[in-house]
Amino acid sequence: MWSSKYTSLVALLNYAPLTLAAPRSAPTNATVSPDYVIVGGGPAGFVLAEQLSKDPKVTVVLLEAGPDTAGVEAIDVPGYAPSLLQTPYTWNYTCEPDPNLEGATTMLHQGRGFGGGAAVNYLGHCRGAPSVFDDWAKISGDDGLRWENFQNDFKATVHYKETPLNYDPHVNKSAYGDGPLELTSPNEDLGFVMNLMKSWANVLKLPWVDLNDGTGLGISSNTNVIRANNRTRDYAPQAYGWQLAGRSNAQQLYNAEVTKIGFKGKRAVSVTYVDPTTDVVTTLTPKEIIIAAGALNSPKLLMLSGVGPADHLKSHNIPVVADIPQIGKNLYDHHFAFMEFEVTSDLETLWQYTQNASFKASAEDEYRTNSSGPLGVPNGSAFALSRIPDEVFDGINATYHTSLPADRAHLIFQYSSSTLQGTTPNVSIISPFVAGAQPEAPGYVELKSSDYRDQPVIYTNYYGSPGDKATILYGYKQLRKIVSDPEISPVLIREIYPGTNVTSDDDLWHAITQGSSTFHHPLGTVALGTVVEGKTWRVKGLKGIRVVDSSTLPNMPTCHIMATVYAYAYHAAQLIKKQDR
Ligand SMILES: Cc1cc2nc3c(=O)[nH]c(=O)nc-3n(C[C@H](O)[C@H](O)[C@H](O)COP(=O)(O)OP(=O)(O)OC[C@H]3O[C@@H](n4cnc5c(N)ncnc54)[C@H](O)[C@@H]3O)c2cc1C
Ligand SMILES: *[C@@H]1O[C@H](CO)[C@@H](O)[C@H](O)[C@H]1NC(C)=O
Ligand SMILES: *[C@@H]1O[C@H](CO)[C@@H](O)[C@H](O)[C@H]1NC(C)=O
Ligand SMILES: *[C@@H]1O[C@H](CO)[C@@H](O)[C@H](O)[C@H]1NC(C)=O
Ligand SMILES: *[C@@H]1O[C@H](CO)[C@@H](O)[C@H](O)[C@H]1NC(C)=O
Ligand SMILES: *[C@@H]1O[C@H](CO)[C@@H](O)[C@H](O)[C@H]1NC(C)=O
Ligand SMILES: *[C@@H]1O[C@H](CO)[C@@H](O)[C@H](O)[C@H]1NC(C)=O
Ligand SMILES: *[C@@H]1O[C@H](CO)[C@@H](O)[C@H](O)[C@H]1NC(C)=O
Ligand SMILES: *[C@@H]1O[C@H](CO)[C@@H](O)[C@H](O)[C@H]1NC(C)=O
Ligand SMILES: *[C@@H]1O[C@H](CO)[C@@H](O)[C@H](O)[C@H]1NC(C)=O
Ligand SMILES: CC(=O)N[C@H]1CO[C@H](CO)[C@@H](O)[C@@H]1O
Repeated sequence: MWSSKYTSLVALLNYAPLTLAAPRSAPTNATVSPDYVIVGGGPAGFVLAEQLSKDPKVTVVLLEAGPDTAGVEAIDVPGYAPSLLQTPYTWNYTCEPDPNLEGATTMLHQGRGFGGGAAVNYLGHCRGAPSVFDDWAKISGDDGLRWENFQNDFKATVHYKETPLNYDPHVNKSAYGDGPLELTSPNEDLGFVMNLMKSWANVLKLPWVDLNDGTGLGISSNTNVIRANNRTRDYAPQAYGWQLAGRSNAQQLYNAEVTKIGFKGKRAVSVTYVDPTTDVVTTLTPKEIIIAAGALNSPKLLMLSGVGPADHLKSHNIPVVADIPQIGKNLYDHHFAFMEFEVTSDLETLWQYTQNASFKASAEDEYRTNSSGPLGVPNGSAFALSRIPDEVFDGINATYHTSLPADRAHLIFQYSSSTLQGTTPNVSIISPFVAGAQPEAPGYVELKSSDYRDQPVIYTNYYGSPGDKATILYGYKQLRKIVSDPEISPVLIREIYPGTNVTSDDDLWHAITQGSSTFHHPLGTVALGTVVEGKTWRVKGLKGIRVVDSSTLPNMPTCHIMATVYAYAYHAAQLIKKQDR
């Protein structure tokens, strides 16, 4: 979830990448006509490739545009997560100026390289409100997506490993299974995290629960995708890639950016990719193509290939294969508004790493020597999911929000132990923030041109309905109540952003528009039930092409979405395995 519009953090946290032999290959010598080509090596792509190639008669080629990520220390070490934006492991997308943000632009990064977003994200595993998945079952006619059933797919992707703790993490063991991804809890004294959780409990009136067991509202210290033995990030190529490496019927290729899907009539017949490091172009002719390139790049690739809104494609001189106006629409994300506070210098924040050489050295020493200490924990990953009372929406057309099922959170509260603003005084800072958990107003994504090298054009429409605005404004006001709680006030020195003189709704609104950023949770642009058919994930009206990833999630889970992507891809693979190619 770590997020900043600004890149200064990258320079602040310097790290030395280790150089290890890559166990996977650059894009030469791919099987020309495999059963499946899977486009995109994020969580969805890796789970699909692993599950489908379990049958040794089924040949699978996984193509990833970005680099191999094995042995990159900044990826492996949880505490370095903040340094991963705007690196070779991200697509550095800048959204269009958003009128709802008084014209502010948002940097909406996506992961690029083996692991996709799971290689660069903040390692949180959350499922949230079950009723979201019950809705998906209705939308798709796929009963397997009902929480009662779908929770088994969550379990099939993860296991929980205990680690010595000096607090009770409130983990419900029955929510976890024996899947390859390892989950564990923060293993340090929670320190300030505990104070923050108590202040949430006091102000938001919420219990500490496990938000993965079907509980929708509450507080969590977080369950992370971290291997307990050495406190390293566990992510798709680690958890699912080694199985592929041992199979002669499977290939995982990096530096393979797919530029076009070729069609014969309505059937997808070829995949063309380029190695961005050599410009070598290769075309494969699989029996079937599964796109898993993420919520911004999956619709982009479809449109580049002639599948999308006909008028839009024609405006870029792209021959239309299928006119599907909904492709690129229905873009949702979790967008948050932050405040910034100076805290006492002894509080362990990012500032300690960047300004206190002895702190940094001892943290690194402890991590290298004992695999413990602050670098083994993503600081700031505790969060709260809360509901807004109906009366807050009085006088506003917010039927969408007030009629959400009772297990759905309206707000996600979290914080960053660093600045999220551009200009920063040289002091220790925490930035509490809040996002709408169930945004109502969608944005959309289009092509800039027919050139695959151009980034997609992203219209975010954040806080885009009266109910969405009321939601974030209410949440923003709660932030000040939270930091005024006696659990936190002793370490607070002053409010840096927006400043205590900012009190009227109009001024607060201006502060929100200029002080917002994204969790990087885009989804919905190739929606299940609308663009892809339930139970098969086939693009409606076409043959030989399916899309299974965050782009096909029809709407927002109530918390961080990676856990859902893994489970959803696993679920899809079980059904696709049984279907004709
Ligand atoms: C900075 C950041 C922080 C996040 N924080 C969290 C968090 O803390 N918790 C959480 O639950 N979720 C978090 N998320 C969201 C989560 O990581 C994503 O939702 C998830 O990774 C989506 O999985 P996916 O497989 O659908 O797509 P992606 O992970 O985006 O993977 C798609 C892959 O396809 C590749 N690709 C794209 N185009 C092409 C092409 N043309 N040819 C070949 N390959 C291509 C990409 O390079 C990428 O590797 C975060 C995401 C980001 C970016
Ligand atoms: C690709 O195939 C060629 C010819 O068969 C071989 O010489 C080369 O080593 C192979 N490259 C890789 C990376 O396997
Ligand atoms: C993102 O930015 C980083 C740092 O400037 C750069 O190294 C990387 O190549 C960029 N990613 C892409 C896909 O252009
Ligand atoms: C634990 O999780 C299971 C689902 O895995 C759920 O049915 C049960 O109610 C949960 N127990 C508690 C005490 O919340
Ligand atoms: C951490 O441990 C896992 C086994 O649990 C191992 O596969 C991985 O290589 C280790 N990572 C590092 C960086 O030591
Ligand atoms: C710097 O870190 C050390 C611990 O490594 C600590 O003892 C010291 O108080 C810190 N200095 C400041 C100014 O916070
Ligand atoms: C590693 O752990 C041991 C045993 O707890 C401790 O004595 C030692 O100081 C630790 N080393 C570092 C560098 O933290
Ligand atoms: C309220 O908003 C909904 C969309 O959420 C819209 O369909 C409805 O027409 C609106 N009602 C009024 C009275 O404006
Ligand atoms: C920031 O403050 C710390 C301690 O107060 C000091 O050690 C450091 O040099 C300062 N950094 C800069 C860039 O001024
Ligand atoms: C608050 O004070 C700051 C600093 O003096 C000033 O720049 C800002 O305009 C003020 N904002 C409001 C809403 O008064
Ligand atoms: C600001 C903050 O949350 N700091 C915490 C970071 O995590 C360590 C534990 O590893 C706590 O001790 C700090 O209080």
